Amino acid sequence: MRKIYGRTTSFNVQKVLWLADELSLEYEHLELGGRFGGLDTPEFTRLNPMQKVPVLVDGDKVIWESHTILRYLIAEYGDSNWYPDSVYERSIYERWLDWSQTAFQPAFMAVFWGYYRKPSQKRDMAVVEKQLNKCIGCLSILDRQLENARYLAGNFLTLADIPTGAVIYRLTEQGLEVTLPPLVAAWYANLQRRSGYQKWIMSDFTELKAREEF
Ligand SMILES: N[C@@H](CCC(=O)N[C@@H](CS)C(=O)NCC(=O)O)C(=O)O
Repeated sequence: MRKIYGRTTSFNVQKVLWLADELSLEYEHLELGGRFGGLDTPEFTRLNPMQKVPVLVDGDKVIWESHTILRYLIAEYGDSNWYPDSVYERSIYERWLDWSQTAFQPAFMAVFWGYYRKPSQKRDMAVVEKQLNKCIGCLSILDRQLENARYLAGNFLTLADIPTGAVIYRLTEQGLEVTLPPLVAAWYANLQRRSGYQKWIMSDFTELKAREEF
């Protein structure tokens, strides 16, 4: 039995659920963390000592860290488009996961926690603007990359698009003015046509508004 643990409102959980749907995998989804709690129990701590979601349990295997889960899923269940034999070809999408984890996502998270997850009277808009400018810089990088192909690592969806694509919905839907550069807007429109993206990424996150705890 395959189980994915983590609340739907978690951006890191959403990436895993979206990919699982792209790969047509069957799984049980268990809402955990945030208002559901349950991360500090001995049972969950045995699954993930970090007490964070997402966690994937695949038979007798336990995997945590969202990008590690994404890598595991394509290596185990993806076809050669998702997981090519060539290490170099894999590096073409791998770099976008790492870039997203270390550059795009931290800037986005700083905006999201500084703006959407703060009561308006507690917001420091100078900090939010600074981080938003970093996000806009990241969008320009994505736009230049998309001059080469319809998706970030070629003409079909790869792992490069999952973490980066997951950022765009919240970045543009949290109430701040963000104009997507033209090629990013076209790529985003393509992502929005995918059922897994609609179901998991474009899901309601209003319960997180002004919520300062997880
Ligand atoms: N780097 C980790 C981050 C995991 C993480 O911080 N998860 C958050 C949700 S996005 C969490 O579990 N927060 C506690 C909670 O939701 O109660 C990953 O990518 O999996």
